[in-house]
Amino acid sequence: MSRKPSLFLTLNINKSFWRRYAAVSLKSEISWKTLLYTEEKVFCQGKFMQSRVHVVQGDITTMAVDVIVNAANSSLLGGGGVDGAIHRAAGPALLEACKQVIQQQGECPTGHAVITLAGNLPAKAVIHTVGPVWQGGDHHEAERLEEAYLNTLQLALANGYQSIAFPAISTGVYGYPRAAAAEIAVNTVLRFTTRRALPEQIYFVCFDDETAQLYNRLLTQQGDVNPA
Ligand code: AR6
Repeated sequence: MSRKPSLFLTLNINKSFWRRYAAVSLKSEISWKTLLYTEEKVFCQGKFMQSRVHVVQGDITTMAVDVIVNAANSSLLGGGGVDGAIHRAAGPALLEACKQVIQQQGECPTGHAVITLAGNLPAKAVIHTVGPVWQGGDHHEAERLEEAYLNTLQLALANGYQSIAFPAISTGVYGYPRAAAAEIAVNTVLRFTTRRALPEQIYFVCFDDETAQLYNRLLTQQGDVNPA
């Protein structure tokens, strides 16, 4: 059953929007239009509720959230794509921190995640996770990708982080088909948010408009069926 929101509720939603806009965008370069466009309102138990999951189009290195996620490789020594961008923006302290992790616990296997400081980034920390290389779909790629999201969320929760920003893991150099990867990302994150209070705000940061639209469509569909 649908119901129109009261003016009071609408004002509350707007207040909450502006609070989050101030928190996320002051230090980053995300326009208010982007965030407004991607705001999700979920109708749940007779009320409009603000979703905890958001889509943003832009560069993840500018996100002023508690933790940003790096789509790394097992060596943790940097690379191209989002990994290269994060290391460039963070500066040499990030590479040093990654080297220390490798020294202490060896390489990071596919689907696992490790946490480091964030150097010069606006975020407080970086969680490096290793997504699967796409090999046609019958090499457990979907399970490994789900693990990468889950282990990352669990690490953020264990560290008490309130906000986290994900790139589209594995969809660049590693060749995972974008639509299939987005479905795993959205389903895994939504399932996690129904069981856990943290991270409270989760951002999917998409480099291009097409990927942002893909995530928005999936979140809208999921919102109808299973509001978070
Ligand atoms: N902000 C947000 N998203 C980005 C950015 C950015 N600054 N730059 C790229 N993307 P990829 P993978 C998107 O290749 O497929 C590296 O060399 C990009 O459009 O970065 O997991 C690592 O060292 C794509 O949608 O990561 C590994 O060796 C997504 O980020 C390997 O690539 C992921 O693309 C990992 O490959």
